This record gives sequence, C-alpha cells and structure tokens, in this order.
Amino acid sequence: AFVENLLAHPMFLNNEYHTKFIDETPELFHFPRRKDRATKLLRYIADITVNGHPDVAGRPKPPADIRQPVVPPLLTHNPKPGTRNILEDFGPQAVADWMADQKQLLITDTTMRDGHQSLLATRMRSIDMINVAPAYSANLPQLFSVECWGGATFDVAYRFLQECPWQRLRDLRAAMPNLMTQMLLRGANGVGYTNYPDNVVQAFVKQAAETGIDVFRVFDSLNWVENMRVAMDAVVENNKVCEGTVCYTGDILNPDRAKYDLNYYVATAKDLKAAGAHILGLKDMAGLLKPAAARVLIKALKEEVGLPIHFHTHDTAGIACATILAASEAGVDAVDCAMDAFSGNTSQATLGTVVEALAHTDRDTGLDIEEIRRISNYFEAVRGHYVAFESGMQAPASEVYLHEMPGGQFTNLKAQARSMGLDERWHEVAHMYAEVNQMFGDIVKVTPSSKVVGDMALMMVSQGLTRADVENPERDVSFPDSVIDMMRGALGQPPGGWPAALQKKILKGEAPSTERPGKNLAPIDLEKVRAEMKASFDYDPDDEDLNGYLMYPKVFSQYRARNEEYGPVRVLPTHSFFYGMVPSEQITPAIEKAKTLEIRMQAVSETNEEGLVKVFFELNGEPRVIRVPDRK
Ligand code: BTN
Ligand code: 3PY
Ligand code: ZN
Repeated sequence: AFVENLLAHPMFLNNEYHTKFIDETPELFHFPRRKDRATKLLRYIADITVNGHPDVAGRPKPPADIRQPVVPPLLTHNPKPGTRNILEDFGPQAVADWMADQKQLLITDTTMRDGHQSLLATRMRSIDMINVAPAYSANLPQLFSVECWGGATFDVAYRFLQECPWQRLRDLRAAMPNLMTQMLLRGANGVGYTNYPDNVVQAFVKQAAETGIDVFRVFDSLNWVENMRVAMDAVVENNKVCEGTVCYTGDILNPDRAKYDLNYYVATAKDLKAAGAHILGLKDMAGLLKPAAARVLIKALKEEVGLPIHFHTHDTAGIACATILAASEAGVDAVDCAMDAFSGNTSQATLGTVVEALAHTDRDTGLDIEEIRRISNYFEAVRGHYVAFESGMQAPASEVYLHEMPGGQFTNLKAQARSMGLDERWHEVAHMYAEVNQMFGDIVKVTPSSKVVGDMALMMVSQGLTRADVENPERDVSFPDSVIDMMRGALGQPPGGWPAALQKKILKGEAPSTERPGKNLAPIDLEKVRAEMKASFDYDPDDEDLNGYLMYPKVFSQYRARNEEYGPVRVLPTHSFFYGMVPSEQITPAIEKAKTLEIRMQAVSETNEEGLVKVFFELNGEPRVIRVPDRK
C-alpha cells in the first residue's frame, strides 16, 4: 500500500523527503482510494498508539490525568454587532474611520496565531481554536479583531498537524460572525519563505478574502514598500482592510543605530499610506520598542501620517505591557495582546493585564475581564496538551536587545539549534545572530530575512567561523543557499543595499538584481497547475487546495497523501492526535456537524513474527481490528 511505501522509503527515513522526493517518485501518489473515513481514523490512532507521533518523540509528555479544556458558557446566542458588521455594511475605509474615532484602546487577540507560533512552535490544532471561537463572538464582541491565520500557521497546519488551513479559517469565520478575523501576510512572500510570482500572491489574497479574512497585516521582510504593492493592492481590490505595516528594528533613541531613526519610520509609514493602507501597522516582531521610544514614535506617526495605528509587540524582554501603556498614552489606536495563558516571554503582552491596567481610565478597553479570565482558563488547559513544544524559556531576557530575534522565530531557531546539537551553545548562537545582522548591513529581521540570518548564524557557530573569517576574501566559505539567494536580490532590497564586498564574495562574480523580484518571475498558469494536481492526486482540486499547492507544492502533496491514508485527523482530540489511546479509553470525535463517532480502544496485541501489531477497537459499538506495522 501507498503509505507503507512512503514510510519505508529510504529517502523518507533519511528525512530527505522534503527536497525532491515527491517530484522524483511519482509512483507514490498512485494509491488506491479508501472511502471509509472512520477506518482511516482508526488506522491513524492505531499507528500513533503503537509507533508514537514523530513530532513529540523524546519530548516531555502531558500527565495522564491532564485536565481537558472546558469552553466557558456563552453569554448570549445572539452576539452583539462588532467590527465585522462595520466592514460588511460600510467597507474597509469605514472601519479605519471608526477606529480613529474611538476613545478606548482597541485590542486584537493574537492567541490563535502569534501566541502559539511564538510559544509552541505554531502547533495549536484547529479543534482547540474552533471550540472556543463561539465564546469570543458571544462574550468579547468589543475586540477589534482576532488574529487567527497566516504567518507560520499555514504551512505548519499542512506539514505537522495534517490539517487544511483553509478549513480552519472557514470554521473560525463561521463561529465568529461579528468579529473581524486577521491574518499576517508576508507581502510578496505570501505565507512562505520566498517571493512568489505576482499572480500567485493575487490569487492567494483573493482566496483568503473569500474564505474569511477581514484584516490583512501586510509587511515586507526588508521594509521595502515597493515589494508590498501587489499584495496591498490585492487586499484593497477585495474590499478588505489593508493594514500596511512597517517593521520596527534597532532603537530610535540610540544614536549608534541611526540607520533606522524616527525619520525612517515616518517616511516609510507615509509611503504605506500612499500605497493604499487603510490603517498603519507597527510591527515590533522582536519586542525591541522601549516605552520611551514608543512615546516618541507613536506621537510622530499620529501627527505626520494621519492613519489609525495598530501596534504589535512581543514580551521577550518582559516590557511589552509598559510599552503598550506608553503607546496608549501617546494615542495608539489598537494593540495586540494574547490571552493570559498564551502571553508573556516570546509571545504578546498579557491581555487581561492590559485590560485591568486601563480600567477606569479614559482608554478603558470595555472588555469584560471576567470573560477574559474564563477564556484564558480554557487556553491554560489547552496549552498543557502541547508541553512537547514548549521552548524551555523560563524567564524574560534582555538579551533580545542584543540578538533582535523575532518572537515567532525564537522557538523555531532554538529547535533548529537543538537538532544540530547546538543546544548547549544557544547564547553563542544568539551572539552570532547579532554579528551576522551587522555583517549583512543591519537589516530588518523578520520572516523570511530572519531565517536567513538564523541559517548563517547556525552555520558559523557549528563550523567555528568568525565574522572576520567570513568576510576574508582569501578564505573559502560555503554559504547557505538562503544567504546566496538573499544576496542575489531574491527577497528584495534593504535600505542602502547589501554590503558590496560581502555580496561579491558570496555571489562569486554573479551579478545581483536590484529589481523587485516579482517583476522577473513569470506568471504561473493556474489552470495548468490545477490540471497537474488533478492528474497526480486523482481528484478535482478546489481553489483552496490550488492555492495551498502553489505556496507549498511538496508540503501540500505530502499532506494529501497522508490524508488519503489517515482521513480527517483534525477531528481527533489533541491528546489522541499526539499520543494515541490507551485500552478502555473512549473518544467521540465529530466527523461532521451532526455525525459523531464513538471510538473505544480495547486492547493492543504483542508484535507478531511479521512485525504487525493488532489494535482492537469498538467503533459505534461494533468490534474492529486494525493491523499496523511495528516501526519502533
Ligand atoms: C507528521 O508527518 O509528522 C504528522 C502527520 C502524521 C503522520 C503519521 S504519524 C504515524 C505515522 N508515522 C509517521 O512517521 N508518519 C505517520
Ligand atoms: C511570521 O512571518 O510568521 C511572523 O510572525 C513574523 O513576525
Ligand atoms: Zn509577532
């Protein structure tokens, strides 16, 4: 059978399957069609029970008696109108105008996107979001928006969670009809790590708008506004809120970091306004903006740009609440916070704390603190199930002002360092990250430019190279592909260009491009791609699948293949998804809205001579036996 093929394939076992595996082994996709979703799910549970889930192997495990998350009661079944109603009735400019008129500090909840991206390597599953979404709608209708999509969540859903990100969005959208959903879009990089052809970006934005995104926070990893226009135009064209965003780096109050000074931010913000932004995003992805600087920056942006401002920061240094309060005093319109249980450290500021701090002031948020506590309690229980993905960061760290690593990258780079055997040398990696930034000319570091800096830093630490070694024209260095691509101009241009001598060494005489990368990428024939998908997967891909495939062809292909074998694993509770079941345990996943399966595990046999294990279930009262190979 197909999956046995895939899992036993030497390239899969060697972890090379994400390179050219899918392209070079098309026979893997000629598998028989199995219709019965329940049987597929039993096969998945049996496999995980016997062999474990690769993603949590060797990691801490939740205790057997872990509390299950309980959704708080809904205050009403008829939720109050919220910001989404303004958007639906009057359009995106009306949202911006409304925003500018408000006295209260508006709040975006980031728990379902940046919160878990920054604390749990993006591993929160859809079911844990969708279950609580009605409580947001009913109990917190005053929220400005719910950031629940984009950034790293898109590929992690396919790649590691074996679920469709579009379906997640559709379900969240339906559950919160009065609240604006928000996504993080990496401009020309879509939700990927490289520039895509313009028509791919346009198709993606159109689909995201159709499936359910209201607010698009659009940024560029080098703050190059030129490279954001295609995405911003597409948002405006689809009649959604365009949050044109400038990323914050350096320190405007530090004369030694004059490259990114107050004038730089004001000028970039004006460019974003001219490019069609309805609101201005200020994205402090590493949590570097200090309270005193926030006062100066917000005041200048408010006075000189004239757009409502939405501020995003991270609590890595433990200062996010202070910065938010300073920004609030300076007149910022909206800020990002995460539910208490998903806040702090590399995540956002603590939502309940900001609400409490502003209570009975002229910027009182109007949010119900009791309901915030209840939803946070729900997420506290959720988080316990993902202990395998905790980063181990025990305390805030001022070291972030040295390395300037984005909160959303921190846990990922740490995991990458661990996989290279560098976990003991984390602080060296952090130091090197700062060195590499200076060597690259002091750039904005945010996905994907942050990944390039991280790749280079890891390579230098693991090979014992110094900055002087790398810059020495006499010394041969083999640079990571991502670094070569960036120096070619594939991610666009940083202010002031790339350092010429280093660029020359890296490109070995090849001429770099200074043009917008999308300008030189031929448009993709979307219908041709759809036809290819139809041929290789033997089904009719809809526009969502097409757009998933365009972003991540290999990741999507593997998702499809596993989906064929294991069915809709998204419906399983999180503990069963990662750890399988134990004898006499029962679960009742809802395979559709009105169709629940009753799955009871009865026993697991010894491994027989052929290496097979029998797993005994009861499915809706009927006995079922599943045989799985023991691959341990
Ligand atoms: C993943 O690929 O990490 C998540 C999807 C689940 C794949 C299943 S888990 C059980 C079996 N063992 C594997 O190594 N992959 C499949
Ligand atoms: C992302 O692009 O995923 C980010 O979170 C950037 O901060
Ligand atoms: Zn962030």
